[in-house]
Amino acid sequence: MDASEIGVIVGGVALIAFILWYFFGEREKAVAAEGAGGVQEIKVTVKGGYSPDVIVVKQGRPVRLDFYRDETSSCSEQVVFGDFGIARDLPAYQTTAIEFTPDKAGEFTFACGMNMLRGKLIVTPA
Ligand SMILES: [Cu+2]
Repeated sequence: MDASEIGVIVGGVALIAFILWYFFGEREKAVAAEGAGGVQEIKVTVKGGYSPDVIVVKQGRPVRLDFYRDETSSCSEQVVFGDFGIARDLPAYQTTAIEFTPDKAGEFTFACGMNMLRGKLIVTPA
């Protein structure tokens, strides 16, 4: 085995590790901070995805998600929280606040209008 063959094997192993991390690794998780008036607030940047894409909030308390859409890609022009009956347009380069009070605990997916970009809302029981 010469150096180039070893290089191919090392590269292959690194690629497999990256793929495993990409699909199964820990996601960026953020706990909403409770501000004045008891509103759980968090900023989410929309750019080819949601950042953070895992948001943790408490059940039964008002939530305010400030979606800043940092792109014009049509994919992200809408965000949908199907479990809470929310679908909202996100104008480019603007912050759109989505306010609601999660009345149920659990893990809920939110997504773009095409269900391509996805994030997770984790509601911890009151
Ligand atoms: Cu989309």
